[in-house]
Amino acid sequence: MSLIKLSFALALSTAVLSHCNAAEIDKPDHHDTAPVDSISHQPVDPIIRREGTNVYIEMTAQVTDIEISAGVVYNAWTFNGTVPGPVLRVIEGDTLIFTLKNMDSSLPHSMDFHAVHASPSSKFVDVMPGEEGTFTYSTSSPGVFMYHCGTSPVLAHIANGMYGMIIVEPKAGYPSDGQIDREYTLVQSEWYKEHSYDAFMNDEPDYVVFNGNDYGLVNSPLLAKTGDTVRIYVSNAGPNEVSSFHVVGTIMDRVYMDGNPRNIQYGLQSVMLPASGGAVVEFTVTEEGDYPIVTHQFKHVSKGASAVLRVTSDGKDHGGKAMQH
Ligand SMILES: [Cu+2]
Repeated sequence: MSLIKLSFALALSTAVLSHCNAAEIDKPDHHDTAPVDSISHQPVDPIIRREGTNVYIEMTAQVTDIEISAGVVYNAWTFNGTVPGPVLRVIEGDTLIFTLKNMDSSLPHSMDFHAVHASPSSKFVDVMPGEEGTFTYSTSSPGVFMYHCGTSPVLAHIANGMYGMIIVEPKAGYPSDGQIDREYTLVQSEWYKEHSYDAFMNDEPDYVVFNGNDYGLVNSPLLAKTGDTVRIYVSNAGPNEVSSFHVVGTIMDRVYMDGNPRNIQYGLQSVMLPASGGAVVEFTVTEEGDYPIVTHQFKHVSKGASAVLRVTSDGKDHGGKAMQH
């Protein structure tokens, strides 16, 4: 197995920073989260550097247009210009020295890592527009964790796109590491009427998606070879719905709830992920074909929560329309 650790190396400093010192803006209006202007900053790669067990991570908070469905663009609040934000991968026992650069000229943003023990009122605090903040945490528990902006109202910051996955690998690995042939990451989340706090509060989501949009993982299926054992790191960002994560055509041989190797369960058909919940799921694919990956709350599949694992004799995609539910 070739684990790509800390694979986000260097920043392409495409910064189109609008450093206005709008520090006087303390809080967004809870009932109108629309940005003042409709800017869209180019995505900025995170900077991740390791020195021993110290991992230096630099990320941005920025406003960027995201295509959530074919031709449907959402002026999202993001980490680094993607939704979900970059997948972070560290090792149990690492110390994170985390810097958030807030490129947003109008609103404060922040970072809440579910992967750490830390004082929220001192380490998950707002970084003002145009400013940056650095916070240090240690990782003491392995798992698949959500991160998200924790600025009030959190509902608006998550619903507008500010979330992602951080994997804290167990120091001793997972007991099944040696059996894994392929691994993927999936984040489920919802999209509502753009910037509408009222919709976030009261409406059903317009889209429920994996990895930010309703088409990417159908048009470009995940791939595996017949006989492979596949691992998926999955997280449900919400903000409002649970996920009944399910892979059609297989049984999850092993599931580590929240990604902790001590939380192992065997033979699950679906994994219940609360809003913010995560898991490592593993299964072996025995026959060629398209295996839809869904949440078994099928109204959410009809709204986009659909991916496909394509299994072929050689592990390559030979084209063709993917099976969908
Ligand atoms: Cu935010």
